[in-house]
Amino acid sequence: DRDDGYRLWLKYDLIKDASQRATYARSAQFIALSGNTPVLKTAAEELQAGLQGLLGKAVPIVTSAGNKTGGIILTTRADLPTRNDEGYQITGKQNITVSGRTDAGVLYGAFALLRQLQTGQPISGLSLISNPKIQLRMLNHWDNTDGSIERGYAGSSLWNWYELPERIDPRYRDYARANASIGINGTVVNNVNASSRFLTAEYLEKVAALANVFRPYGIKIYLSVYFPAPKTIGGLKTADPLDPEVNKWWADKATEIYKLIPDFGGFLVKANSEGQPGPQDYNRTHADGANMLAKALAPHKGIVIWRAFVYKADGKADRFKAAYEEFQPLDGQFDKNVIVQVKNGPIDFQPREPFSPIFGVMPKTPLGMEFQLTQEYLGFATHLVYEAPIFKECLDSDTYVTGKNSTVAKVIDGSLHAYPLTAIAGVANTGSDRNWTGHPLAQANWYAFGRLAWDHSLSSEALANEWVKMTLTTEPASVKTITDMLLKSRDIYVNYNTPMGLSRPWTGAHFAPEPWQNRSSRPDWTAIYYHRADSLGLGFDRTAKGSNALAQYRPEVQQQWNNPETCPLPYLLWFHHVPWTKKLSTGRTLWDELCTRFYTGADSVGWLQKQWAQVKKDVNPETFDNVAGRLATQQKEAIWWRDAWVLYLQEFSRQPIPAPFKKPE
Ligand code: GCW
Repeated sequence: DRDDGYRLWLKYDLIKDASQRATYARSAQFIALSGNTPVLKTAAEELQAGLQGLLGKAVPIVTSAGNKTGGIILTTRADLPTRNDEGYQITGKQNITVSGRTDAGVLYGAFALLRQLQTGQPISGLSLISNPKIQLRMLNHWDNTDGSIERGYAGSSLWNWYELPERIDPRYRDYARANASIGINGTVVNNVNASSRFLTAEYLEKVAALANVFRPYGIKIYLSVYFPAPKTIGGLKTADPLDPEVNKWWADKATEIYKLIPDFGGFLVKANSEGQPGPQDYNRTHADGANMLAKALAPHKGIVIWRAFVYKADGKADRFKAAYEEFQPLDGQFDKNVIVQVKNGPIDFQPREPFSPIFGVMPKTPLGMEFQLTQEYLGFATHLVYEAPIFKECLDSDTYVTGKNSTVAKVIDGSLHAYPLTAIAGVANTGSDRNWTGHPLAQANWYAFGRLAWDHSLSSEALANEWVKMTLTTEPASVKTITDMLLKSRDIYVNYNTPMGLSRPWTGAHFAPEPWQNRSSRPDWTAIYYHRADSLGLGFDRTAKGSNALAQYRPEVQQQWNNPETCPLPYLLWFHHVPWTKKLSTGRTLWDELCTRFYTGADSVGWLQKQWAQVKKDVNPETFDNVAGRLATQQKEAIWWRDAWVLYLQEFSRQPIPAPFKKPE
């Protein structure tokens, strides 16, 4: 089946075990749906299609259960004891009732019920309630008008701007189904390095056409905006956020948008960041810029998501500190419908980063999380890296801002500071490739992101396990093998790529090893800026003797990291410049430990290949070959990484490569 990859985790293949099937079928003889709103219809139709596939039998949709039993009732109930509007409840024995306070709740409940069947769980006798912990669960697409995707590795954009609004690619609907199935309720369709064309009448019509497709799936559309748009497409002389004409231009633009898209979500903004213009060009603050847009959107209930990804082209400064320095002083100055969106780490989606020190220090400003699903720094669509452990590591980090157990998750779900708005975004890894994500196993990153956005307490393992069962195979031995591969993949990558707190050994494309690179268009875009290798040692000193970035964290956090003797090895070189011959807690010197990690990391890709070979009989042949080919490439490239780092660093360390490892040719 060449469409194996296209169908993602919504395969709904016939359940092999006939008695299992019969058990499910007894509880799924009909679907009763009283309402007929678009979202409820979606729920019923998806459930019907799913049951048809999984059980191999047609299940009718009826308007009422009457006195029949053995069916599924979909219903909204305003008094439901869910915690919020999108939560759902599944209960019942004689009939299974899936309810929500709103249509969206019912939709999520329907997908949850399907998931029970897809993963071999009971559907009858359930009594469960589930609520999303975060309100806005979004994908951010870095897609351009010309169909290219910034940092996209799975083909070109899903949106065929030229064909829109007239031709609606059926794929838009499948995109919406996939997102709704994991609880995603918003999507920003264009790049944060935004073209102002998206705000023209011509493009707004195209965007509205997409919004129409997404609406029945409970998904709102958002746009990234180019801050100087009043100049570039509005004909004004300035884009100064305090200029009345500029304000009016944005207010009128908002009105125009809402006429076309009444439930438009709002704007995402990258400003005064990496050369993008912004309010600072007019000596105004981020708050001035965000509030101007917030005022334009407020009458329509739209929101502004303002990114905190800022740093200056300064080779002397520590980029790690920049976002905190620019944003923390603005706490309390943002309008009510503004969310500040922060990347998980202080630098930029590195394979392993400490959590961003902003989390926790802006109690009066809702902070949203930005994770990156697309593998910009994780080997593109070739290397296997299951990202749930990256997300969990950040969410579970303790900021200590209001004492122990002030986790990042509690900051962004609003529970720590009672934020009125909460948000989490994943920079999408989707594209026009038939299987959506290029690497078939990278679908797991999209899936896990959505599920964690809904409930950040789910474990990486549980999510890997359910994704594998829904997507690849339900054979227990193979489920276990693939889950294990996924769970180990991130550490394997880190070991050969950026062990012990190394970061950003790239310039340009962010793919091939370039740790030697000390020339670039910006002094802070060299590799040497980040790793600081010299004849004495390696790593970026962020203690009081160095940049003192550690001072941005609470004392309890500083204490974990500021002593090189006790700093956990995964973070060591993030915070310390460590001598090559320094003995570490493993009993090895820094140099020997680095070599050990580079070599074992590269070797472990061989282990991944062996594991994958074992699941061949249980996995779709095309998917099997696709992954096997990518793993072979990954093996070759992991050796490049190992050798590039080892040979380069050896020029500084002047130490032999420890036995049993062999010097590269
Ligand atoms: O990681 C960097 C990327 C840029 C990206 C930027 C950002 C969209 O290399 O391609 O631009 O982050 O997040 O704004």
